[in-house]
Amino acid sequence: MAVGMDVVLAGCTLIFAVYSVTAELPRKKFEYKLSLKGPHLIQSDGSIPFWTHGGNAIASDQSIRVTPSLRSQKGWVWSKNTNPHEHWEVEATFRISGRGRVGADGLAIWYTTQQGMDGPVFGGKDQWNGLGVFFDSFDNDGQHNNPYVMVMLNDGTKQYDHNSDGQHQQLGGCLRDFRNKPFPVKAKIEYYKNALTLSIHNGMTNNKDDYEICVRAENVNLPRNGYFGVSAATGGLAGAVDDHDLVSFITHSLTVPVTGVCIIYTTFFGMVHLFLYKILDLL
Ligand SMILES: [Ca+2]
Ligand SMILES: [Ca+2]
Repeated sequence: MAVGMDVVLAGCTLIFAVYSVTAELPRKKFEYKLSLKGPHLIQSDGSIPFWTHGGNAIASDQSIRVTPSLRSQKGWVWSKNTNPHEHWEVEATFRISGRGRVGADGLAIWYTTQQGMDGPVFGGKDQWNGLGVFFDSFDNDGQHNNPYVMVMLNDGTKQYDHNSDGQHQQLGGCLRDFRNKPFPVKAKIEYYKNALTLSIHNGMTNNKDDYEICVRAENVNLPRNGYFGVSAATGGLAGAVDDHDLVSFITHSLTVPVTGVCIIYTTFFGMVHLFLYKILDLL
């Protein structure tokens, strides 16, 4: 029987090795309670199933206007449920458009321990605990490096520095012009085995696979059971205001493939193995 067990173990190792070579892709499951999308985004009373929105945000069947292109607007939409999954991926699809050459202020995607409604960071609360991904349209520090996309982690103690566009606070970022694109812009955030990857689709084509990696970081520890949110804000300059329209927010939980099956498999055969040894002992 020891040989049998060895075969199972070797088989598992082989399966695992084959999967490792063919890129260890996680299995994805759509999480409808943490997602929103058209064409029937709202219910008859104007509310969004499983989400809460507020400030200047206006929800319709097709999209959520998180802010209209007027001065000093703030809006947000937050999941009502927390995310219990250890590994996950979200894809936000949105349009940021305005008549000015320069826009303001920007849009943020959040994953935080609390719903950060109504705050100074692109419509979200400062000193958040978790992840903020910012689409910063306005060049506050005059470094000619906006529009800019950045990731900032916070443990609830740091205040976002608008004056420097958070330059020294970012985990990483990339220069991307995300305003006034022919197709919606998409941001995909994957958090898998403590690696955080932010990919951006720049809205120049309608090919859903046209993503480019903007930030990838290992050893990132995000809190469990956080809320997802999207917020936006405009500024005080009449000539630099944008519509921030969220088209969809899609969440998938991710699970590690094969290894789990192998553990069950080897545990099962291990028990059979042990059981037969016991019988042999009795004989
Ligand atoms: Ca800025
Ligand atoms: Ca700047």
